[in-house]
Formats: sequence, structure tokens, C-alpha cells
Amino acid sequence: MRKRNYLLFIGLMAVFVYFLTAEAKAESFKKTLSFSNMLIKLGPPGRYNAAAYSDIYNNLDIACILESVKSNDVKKIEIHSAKMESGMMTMRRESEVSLPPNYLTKLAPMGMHLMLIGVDESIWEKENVIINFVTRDCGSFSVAFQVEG
Ligand SMILES: [Cu+2]
Repeated sequence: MRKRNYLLFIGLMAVFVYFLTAEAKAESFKKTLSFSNMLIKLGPPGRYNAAAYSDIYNNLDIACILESVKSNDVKKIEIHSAKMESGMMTMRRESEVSLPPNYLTKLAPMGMHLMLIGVDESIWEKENVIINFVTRDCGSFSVAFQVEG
């Protein structure tokens, strides 16, 4: 009788652990930033800077701090914010950007965007460029951006 209880206990634990793992999987799946509308806008030929835009949805209940952005096809990528100041568009470099929880942040013209500095000429032949986003607490993301001339 004791042994049967013991086996029942083990059985229940196994079921419990199974559901716990399933829960953890669902949880880890949720732990992402979702990228959409990823686009690199190239300047005229001979210019080696370009801008990149994307919608980034933070699915988490915590803010994600975007610390650095890199690509093998670009010397340097800076996060810029743009705003109108007395009729002039000014851009400022941001050392890091906070993506608020459960919120859609838009990297878009006239707003926050990525500045690609030192774009390789071979980028003109590419359809996609991979850009890596590194956050402090939310992981890293390799994202394919569509290249548009
Ligand atoms: Cu800029």
C-alpha cells in the first residue's frame, strides 16, 4: 500500500513537471521582441550612410533597454532621434533606448531611427542585410532588413 502511494506520488510529480515545462516553454516563447516592417533606405549612390526603420513590439512586462546595434555589412550603426527645432531637422545620437513593456516602438523617418554609417558598396546588390540588436535584459536578436535603393 505504501509503495503504491509512492508510485502515485511519483506519477503526479511527473505530470506536474510536464505541465511546468510546457508553461516555461510558453513563457520563453513570449519573451521576445517582435520586429516588423524592417527596411534599409539607401541614399543616392556614392553616399555611404543610410537609415534603417522597423517596428519593434516589446511583448514583455518589463522595459527592454536596447544597448547596441551592429551589422557585418556596416562599419557603425547609431541609434538616432530626430526632431524639428526652429524649422530645422536635428538628429541626436542616443547611447541607449528604452523599449517600454507591451508597447510598439517605431523606428521611422522623422523620429527614432538607425543610422548606418559606412555602408559597404556591396549592399546595393543585396536584398537583405542582417542587423543584430543587443538588449540588456531581453536578449539579442538577428533581424533581416530589406534593402531599398
Ligand atoms: Cu540619423
